[in-house]
Amino acid sequence: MSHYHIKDLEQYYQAYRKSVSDPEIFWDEIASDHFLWRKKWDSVLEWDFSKPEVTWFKGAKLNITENCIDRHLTTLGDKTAILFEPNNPEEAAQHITYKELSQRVNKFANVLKQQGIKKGDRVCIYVPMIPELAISVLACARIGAIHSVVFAGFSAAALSTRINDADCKMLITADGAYRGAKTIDLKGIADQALELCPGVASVLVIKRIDAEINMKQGRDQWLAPLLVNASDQCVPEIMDAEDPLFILYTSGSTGMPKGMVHTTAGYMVYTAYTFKNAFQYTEDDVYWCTADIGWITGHSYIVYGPLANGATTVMFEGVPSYPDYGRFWDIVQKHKVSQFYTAPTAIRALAKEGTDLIDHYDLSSLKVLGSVGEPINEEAWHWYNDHIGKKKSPIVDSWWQTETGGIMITPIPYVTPTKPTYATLPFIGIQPAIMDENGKELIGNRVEGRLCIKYPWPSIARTIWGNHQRYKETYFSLFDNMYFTGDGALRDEVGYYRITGRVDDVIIVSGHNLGTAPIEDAINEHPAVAESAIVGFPHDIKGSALYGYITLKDNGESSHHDKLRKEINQLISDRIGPIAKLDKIQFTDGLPKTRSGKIMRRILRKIASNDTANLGDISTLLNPEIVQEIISSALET
Ligand code: 7RM
Repeated sequence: MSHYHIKDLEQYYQAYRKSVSDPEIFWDEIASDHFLWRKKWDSVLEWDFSKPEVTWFKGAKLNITENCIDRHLTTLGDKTAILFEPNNPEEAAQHITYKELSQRVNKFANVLKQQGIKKGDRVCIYVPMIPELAISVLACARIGAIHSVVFAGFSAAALSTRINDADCKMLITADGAYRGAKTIDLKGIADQALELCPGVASVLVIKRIDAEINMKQGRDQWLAPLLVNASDQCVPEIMDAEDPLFILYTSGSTGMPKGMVHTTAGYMVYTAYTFKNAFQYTEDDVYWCTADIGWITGHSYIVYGPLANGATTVMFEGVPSYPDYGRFWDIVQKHKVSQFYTAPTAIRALAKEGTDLIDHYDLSSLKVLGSVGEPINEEAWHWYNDHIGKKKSPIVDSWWQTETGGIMITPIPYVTPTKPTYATLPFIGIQPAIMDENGKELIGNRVEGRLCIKYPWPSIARTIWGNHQRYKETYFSLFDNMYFTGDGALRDEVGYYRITGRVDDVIIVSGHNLGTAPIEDAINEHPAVAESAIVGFPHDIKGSALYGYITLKDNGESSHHDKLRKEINQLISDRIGPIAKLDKIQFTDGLPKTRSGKIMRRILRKIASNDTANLGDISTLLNPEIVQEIISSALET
């Protein structure tokens, strides 16, 4: 019997032990019993982290869309696969059944073929959160084209860089995007990018906002008329287990974004298995992940993982604040969402608005609450637990990365007892290690250091597109024979993991290693605080001292700032110790964030060190304008 659905803690431990002692047998069973293969593998796993080279299910043949769509048609054909909720709440939601999804993906796949796209070609997808985004991803996978989705909030410069790095032949985009009360001229941005992309021979344009746009003769075509004439049958391309499925860019701390390459079989098996268990998805559930498909969270847990399990997955086009901050809860009520997966930054933004709006909605359908993207601070964890989960829905604080493809450390809801701010236990098959600075593994509990993974898992990225050397240097060189995550973590007295933040966020104050997460937690406990970020700055005596950037729930009252500074430092002193007190506190109207909601501490660090001449690339920020504001008011702090 395979352990596909974990239902209690005993079964988790059993499965975990087997996945570590007999990984090949373990994954052989999971893969055999729950997926559709055109041919089975010759070997389950071959690996060598020194090269690094990892091969899962070597020799197997499959198509991931047969697993995500075709095999469900007989039993789940009329079930909603994608539930589309538009930006405008007045516009009707769309329930796209598995049958309809099959037809639309096949038609789109046939259009791609007609346009000359073949197996192995790269197709860039720059499309907002509308059904055609998921459909174009799946259409690429149907014919073996490698998709490279670029988040539709990115600039022309960011888009062209990514198109050229992967040498994409085609761009799929839209005439525009809705975002709250605004519209975005997506095609205009794409046109600007394409001036720098001579390799793109054709552009398919999806009509979404009916904007007057420029269509370049011989290059641009509307998608709709092409679809009308395309057949809704498309024989899937039979792929090798290790054929690339997609490239997804993730920014590094320096240099070009890294095009992480994920391959077919291992990625499918792992995202499907983690989806089933980390969200305890059962047949009639409606699952909603609020991420954009432009991020790995959307790839793995809006598209592939849910569809491989025959789930109903919600796609939301809009933003949490439109038409008001009750929108998320309105959607939960309207579609009776059972699993809700979002990011700490969204939780904090919603918490800042208070609870009045929440009380208007019936959230009783919720069974599981997920969090991903950053450490979830204690304050946000409790707010989420109390006001959204009503203390009945377990919080799944899931730690993972673009590079890992799927969830790595997470509670299994209703199985693993949760603990605020802890991602708790490694998922089945995952062997974490906590390392000290000298490359020694810290054994046992109550240890803190750098988080590595010491054994391959099926969905590990196989390389960086076009730069295997960089892949090796970034992830496999700091520690021998280990994948280095770039994150810090601690293991508590019972073996639970807490992610303390990127290790470049670790600050050494008078010889004490301080992670940013626990300090920010303490600060965020103050009732006036909405959000905070801590960085280090050079200090003659301490080596580094702490600089806190804090946004308040109510920005007004600057006369209280000195009192607040005292209270905040008192809180830190009480919760962590006087060593973690802040030398400087600057109140700001906002914090610089990436478009996926991560606080950009790199920029704050420069401001704190008075090194603002060289801030690096801030063009991909969600709110670049805040940077100048923080610099100006830093001078007064
Ligand atoms: C899924 C995703 C990866 C980085 C990772 C961490 C941080 C993600 C958590 C988290 C603490 C979490 N992919 N991170 N999840 N930190 N707790 N539950 O976000 O490639 O965009 O980012 O995000 O630092 O290394 S990502």
